[in-house]
Amino acid sequence: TSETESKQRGLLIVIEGLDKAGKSTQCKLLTKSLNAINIPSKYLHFPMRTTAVGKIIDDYLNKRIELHDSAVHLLFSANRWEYEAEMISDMKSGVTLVVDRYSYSGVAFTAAKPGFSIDWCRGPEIGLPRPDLVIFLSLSQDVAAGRGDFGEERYEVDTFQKKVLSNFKQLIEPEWKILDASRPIKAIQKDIKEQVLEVMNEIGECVIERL
Ligand code: DGP
Ligand code: NA
Ligand code: NA
Repeated sequence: TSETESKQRGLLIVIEGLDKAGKSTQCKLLTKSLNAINIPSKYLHFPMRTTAVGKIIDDYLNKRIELHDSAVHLLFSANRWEYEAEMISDMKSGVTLVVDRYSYSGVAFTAAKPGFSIDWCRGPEIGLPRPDLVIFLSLSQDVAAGRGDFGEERYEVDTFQKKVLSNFKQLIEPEWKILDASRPIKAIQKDIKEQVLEVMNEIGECVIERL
């Protein structure tokens, strides 16, 4: 009966894609529109630069410090792990998380560096909550580059982004939703919302799976 049914848990929705694919814009629009229809939602963005680990990552990305690539990889992962308990508790209390970048960025970016395999990069991500939906905003690096100059941050380099994109393509799983990110913002948002509502209808039980 409806009395014994537990409250539906929040979903973990991840949006991935290249820099300039429009991830942040789409995540923020989605969070707003879910909240507007009384689906409690929270926007998250990894790397989360405000935590202790996130501050080191920010220093690294802004080239204020140098670190071993392996150490950086583990810090990005630690930055997700330090938020794990809160993600689980939010989802259990019915809050849907809309996450701008996740473990897939972690793997795609480090594996674009010489000497790092996709398998090794996945290691520290194992055990993090598994997304209920991964949306990949697909854009060629040439179109992405046409959206304006990169900033000064590490990784904001054309050749590196091309390697990242080819890594992302290796990570895509059959259940991911691939959306053409070259279209207008509204059209992309409409597709995203449709996918989210579809998955929301399918999630019946409270089990949170793991990577
Ligand atoms: P953002 O704040 O989303 O623009 O991300 C900052 C940069 O860090 C961007 O170039 C993507 C990269 N990045 C995001 N997550 C990870 C990660 O887990 N590992 C590595 N190596 N790079 C990441
Ligand atoms: Na960036
Ligand atoms: Na971004």
